[in-house]
Amino acid sequence: MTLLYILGIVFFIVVMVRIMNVINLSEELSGETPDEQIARETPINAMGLLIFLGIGLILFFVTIKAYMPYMLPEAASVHGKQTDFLLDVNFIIIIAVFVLTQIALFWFVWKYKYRKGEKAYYYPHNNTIEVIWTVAPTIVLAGLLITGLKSWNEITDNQRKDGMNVQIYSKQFNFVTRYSGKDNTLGQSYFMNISDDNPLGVKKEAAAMDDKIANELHLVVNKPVMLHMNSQDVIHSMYLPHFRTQMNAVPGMTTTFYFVPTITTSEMRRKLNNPKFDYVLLCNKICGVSHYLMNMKVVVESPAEFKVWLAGQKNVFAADSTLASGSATTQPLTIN
Ligand SMILES: [Cu+2]
Repeated sequence: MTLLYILGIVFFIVVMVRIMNVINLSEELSGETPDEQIARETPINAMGLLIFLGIGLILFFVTIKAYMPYMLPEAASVHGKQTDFLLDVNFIIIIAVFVLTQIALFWFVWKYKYRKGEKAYYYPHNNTIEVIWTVAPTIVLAGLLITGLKSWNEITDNQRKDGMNVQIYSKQFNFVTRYSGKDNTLGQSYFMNISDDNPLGVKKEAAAMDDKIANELHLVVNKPVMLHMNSQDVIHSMYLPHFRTQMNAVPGMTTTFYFVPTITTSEMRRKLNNPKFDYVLLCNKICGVSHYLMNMKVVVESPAEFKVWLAGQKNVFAADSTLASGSATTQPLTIN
């Protein structure tokens, strides 16, 4: 089959070359001067370019419309609305500039095409125009950069302490979540503690006694959450597309991301008219052969539903009266 394609392409090229030769020969025989030939062909080429512009622009907008249904639904987090707005502003500016410059480009070709007896006007420089097309993009780009940086600083401000602390632990090739329980403090963990009973290597200390582990990420609607991300082996990336959130999980360190989910799973199902919809956490770094399998179901629910669900999850350690009654430590979670 491949050979047939190659032969087809070779024959096509040969035929095209022969046709070009025939056209050249017939032009020589017609006795037309090169000037006459240019005068005859220029309007055809200019019109061809205008048609090219029209078809190109139509295809451009048809493609946008065709792929719109594959876009993510509305952002289900507070900061997601902000980043979506910035992205929309960027797209509007980019599309407007693209369409206007393409129309100008092809219109100039049409408007100033060759005409017999007309000479091009020599116009090398204009300071006013130079100033306009330097200053205008500078102002627009500076505006985009400043608003983007402002949002970025707000979104990644990790000084906030009001979030529910949840750990997402990643390894080849799945995620495990750990909830900090009543004290909202995750017990520390250390890789040397990893065993079959203790897959996250959590230290047996007071803060860890009420920690629970699960295979789903459950969040409470409108309640801030601070994700603490760790990796056991290679770099993974926690991608929560519906919340417009992504952060790498790097072995040997803890990365964090703070956000507020705003739409429950059931509300989103209603909005999308899809009773099977689920939020999802995906690994977004090619982390090995089974990378494509690395995902986790995410549920956003009411505080009451969350309480019931959490109560049904396993403790990291079986209740230990001596430790549980001790003073809770508030040391930060570290994994080395
Ligand atoms: Cu991964």
